[in-house]
Amino acid sequence: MNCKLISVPVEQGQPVPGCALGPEALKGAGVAAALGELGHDVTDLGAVPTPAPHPVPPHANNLKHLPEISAWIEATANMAYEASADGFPIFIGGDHSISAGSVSGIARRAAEQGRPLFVLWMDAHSDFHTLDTTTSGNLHGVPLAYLCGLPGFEGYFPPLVAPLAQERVCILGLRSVDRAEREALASSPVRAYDMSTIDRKGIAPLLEAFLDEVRAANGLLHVSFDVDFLDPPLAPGVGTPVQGGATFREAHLAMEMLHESGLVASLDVVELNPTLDERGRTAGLAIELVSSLLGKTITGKRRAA
Ligand code: 5AB
Ligand code: MN
Ligand code: MN
Ligand code: MN
Repeated sequence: MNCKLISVPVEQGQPVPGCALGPEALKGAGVAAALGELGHDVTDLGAVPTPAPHPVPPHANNLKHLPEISAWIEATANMAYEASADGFPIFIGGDHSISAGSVSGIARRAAEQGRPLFVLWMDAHSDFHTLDTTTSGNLHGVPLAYLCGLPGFEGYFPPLVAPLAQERVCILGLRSVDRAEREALASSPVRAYDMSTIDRKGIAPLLEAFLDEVRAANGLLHVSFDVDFLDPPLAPGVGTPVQGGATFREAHLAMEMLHESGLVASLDVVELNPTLDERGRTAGLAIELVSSLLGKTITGKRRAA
């Protein structure tokens, strides 16, 4: 596999400084070497160049850094579209607003190829606010709603070439969903699995059922991995930690299953904030998990079927 590393050093989608240092932290902690050891070719495509802010009209809601984020989304989408012509793009954030760009570029490519795109959103949060419903104004809380074609983004975020089919989206790891998001999810076919469901059913059967659907549809799968999916004691280096997240083993198992499926075509790793990290453990764990998704196993052999 040719892994293409793409840095997207954006932090204006959320309020805590330091998130823009995520790409350098992940690279400094050895993500390229870890993937190289697994036998992959690794190409570092560098960073999406900082775009000029978009001249968007004023918005009635108090949205933070809307012109900048709108521009980053467009620039990232263009890079994602180009990079997804071949190889396995890995978008390293940066806050989760970057996925509005990475996934829209990937979706455009998938649509051209006539392949249905599925998205697995691993996150404590649903990121399902529209520009009108967000109460924080932090735009890392809106990317999934935008990608799914919810109303209210027109004229503010770049036009979507290929909105996601909501029945092809699965959110895993939820434990912080705002009221407006809950209402929007209730009337949406997006699959939204919270931690309680993971506790009761187990992460493996939930994920397996989704992967079966991707396979049956001959689909491509994009994984958007928000590091706050993980339980905060494991991964303190995030701006919006929420207690009760995925365990070390749940996260590894999910990544191992994703690898074995052979269905994953692209990946985001977002929301890592090295200034909040404790001796690099969050970056280290993120690299381990990306490695599992790209074929690392404990014994070096595939799990017997
Ligand atoms: B993240 C919150 N729902 O809208 C909001 O980290 C949090 O990309 C958003 O998942 C968290 O501000 C966004 C309270
Ligand atoms: Mn532009
Ligand atoms: Mn998120
Ligand atoms: Mn989150």
